Amino acid sequence: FSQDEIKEKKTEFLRFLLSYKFALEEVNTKINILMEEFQYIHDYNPIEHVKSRLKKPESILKKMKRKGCSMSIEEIRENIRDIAGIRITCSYTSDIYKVSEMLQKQKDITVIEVKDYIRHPKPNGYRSLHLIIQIPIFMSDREEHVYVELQIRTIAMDFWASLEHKIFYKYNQDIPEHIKIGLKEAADTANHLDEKMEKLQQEMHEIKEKNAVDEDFEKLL
Ligand code: 0O2
Repeated sequence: FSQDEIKEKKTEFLRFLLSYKFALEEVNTKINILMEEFQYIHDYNPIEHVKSRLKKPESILKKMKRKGCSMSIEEIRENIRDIAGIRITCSYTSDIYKVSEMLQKQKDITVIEVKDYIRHPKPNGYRSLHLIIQIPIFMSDREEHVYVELQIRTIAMDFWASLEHKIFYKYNQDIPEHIKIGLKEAADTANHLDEKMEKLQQEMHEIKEKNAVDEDFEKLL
């Protein structure tokens, strides 16, 4: 390639990445609206925190190489659907499905794929709900439909996944069998914790509802 061609390709690639930055901003705005509105209507916020990231160009190229794809922008667009990634951490497992449904119902969001690693955990114990969505981005001269990967999980799922990721990469993915078994046990413990917290909050909700009915009844007497 000539210097001019390289410069042109670089500009084209940066422009391509920019559309993912805009997509992240769009989806983050949607999530912020849901959080604020849910808090206002239900006096409760199902989302603990949100983190978004753009995949680094080196990681994109590495993944393309691993998949044996060519480096054209069209191929990258179709093969790497997690260039824009958003991780939503919810309070309870039931909140994950509530948040997912609220997002999936939005008219400008097209759901491309749903991977439910909560109902069907990975063999190593990984749990999360993954959605690949597409949203339109309107730019000065064109409209683009950009993929965004959403990972929705509880605090316990996030705790396990973050530390498992560290162990996996720190030890160069070469983990002895007993460590794998230990990680799976830790995932089961995290799952147990989620079930327990869900049950406690459900019971508390029922108590609150019953008290409200009793109060209304007393007012009538
Ligand atoms: P990073 O750095 O988090 O982005 P894909 O590889 O995306 O083409 P795959 O493997 O079918 O296809 O995607 P999947 O199953 O939806 O998982 C993609 C992402 O989920 C990973 O991204 C992780 O973030 C997370 N994930 C999946 N499995 C595990 C797991 O066993 N442990 C942990 N800690 N995270 C997991 P990346 O690209 O691997 O990394």
